[in-house]
Amino acid sequence: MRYEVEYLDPEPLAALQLQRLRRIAELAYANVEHYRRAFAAAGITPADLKTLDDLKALAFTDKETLRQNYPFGMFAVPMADVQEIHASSGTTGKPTVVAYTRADLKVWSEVMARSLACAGATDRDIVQNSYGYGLFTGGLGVHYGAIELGATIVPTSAGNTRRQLQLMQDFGSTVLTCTPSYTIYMAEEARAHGIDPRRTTVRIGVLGAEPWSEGMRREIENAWDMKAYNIYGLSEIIGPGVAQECVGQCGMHLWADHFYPEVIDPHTGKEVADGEDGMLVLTTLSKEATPFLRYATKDIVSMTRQVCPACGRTSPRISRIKGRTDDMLIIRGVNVFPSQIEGVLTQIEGTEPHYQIIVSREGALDNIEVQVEVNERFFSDEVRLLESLGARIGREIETVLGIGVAVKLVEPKTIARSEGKAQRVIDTRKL
Ligand code: DLL
Repeated sequence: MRYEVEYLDPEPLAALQLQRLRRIAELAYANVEHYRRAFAAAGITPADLKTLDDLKALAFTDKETLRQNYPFGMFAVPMADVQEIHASSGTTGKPTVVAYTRADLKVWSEVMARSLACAGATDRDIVQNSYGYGLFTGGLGVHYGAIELGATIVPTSAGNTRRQLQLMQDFGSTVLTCTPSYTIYMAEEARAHGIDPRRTTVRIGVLGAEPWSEGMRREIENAWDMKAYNIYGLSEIIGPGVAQECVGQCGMHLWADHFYPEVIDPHTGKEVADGEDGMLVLTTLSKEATPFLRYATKDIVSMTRQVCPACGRTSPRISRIKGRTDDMLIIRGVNVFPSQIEGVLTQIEGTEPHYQIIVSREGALDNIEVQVEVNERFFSDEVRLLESLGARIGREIETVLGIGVAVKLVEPKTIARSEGKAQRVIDTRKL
């Protein structure tokens, strides 16, 4: 399935974006107190949005804005027009609530269908959807998209891994949608029950909702004999279906006809050049129920507007999520991203991609302990070999981070598994 809008030249795309932006800005301004104040603070009204650049006058919105307006303060339409509500749990504060009108659900279905198609899925595929159904947007978002695409959807949701594996074999699922960490867990469970995941019919994974690395991709593709594609999204903007890798696996195509991207230097608030890292800021161009103007995602990416060498789409591409401005740990004054540690671990033979980073403070000194699972074969080896593996991991992490960490090798299957997003960092510091 080819969606022409993904191949628009820059000028017609910008014209479409501006036309949609003006409508959504009017709606937000007329109905949401927060935006009325934001426009007033910038000294403009939606009528002053003559170009896309004029948007830059507005301050960012973020999760805190949603919390302050809990539960329905950001809604731009009457409740009678709201068809579906989602909320993200979040670790602190109140949940963040987002809503969809009937038209929003159509847009969501469309961008998710486009994402699945971009990964190579068609109406002949059987999509086993192991993202959680419920208030999390992963399950229902992928569900709507698969239906829109005309594929067969198997709504297994997350969990009950043995049953997932059973159904996968019996139904002949060809596309698996879940978090990358869950695919690894499923493969382990499969092997533990005498099933070779490489022999299943699954050919494509559409994986996201949490950070992962190229190393994990190799691991997953090898374990399943499938292609693993990265999908990005966030509840505030629509859920899954904001950006998606194509068969070239060279960045995620961002559906810029519905979501207007900026990449911002978090320190200066100014846009960075293409190819440079910054925080992704997104403006929803068609969402009616909870429109977001300049939403600060806190996700760090770089962006390119070059035509994709693999598929010819012109839609801008974002890199893997390189970290978050707020999961960045500051350890003894050094900025540390968990993804840097994962990058080292996936390069080292003998370790499994199951790890946890424990941050603690002794007196004034921050410490990191990296707990990492060692594979069965290594674990049954001599203690001396294990010790040298631990020392090597420690050295390599130190080279990348510039600070020393303690490494603790643990037995296979001892780090808690997650059916959804893996919890990688346990920060016990009272900061
Ligand atoms: O995780 C939506 C989603 C569902 C995306 C299924 C992809 C697949 P939230 O729970 O609101 O929504 O979490 C959004 O998750 O700001 C990122 O920090 C992170 N995230 C999402 N996709 C990726 C990805 C869903 N592919 C937050 N790589 C975002 C890295 C991701 N991080």
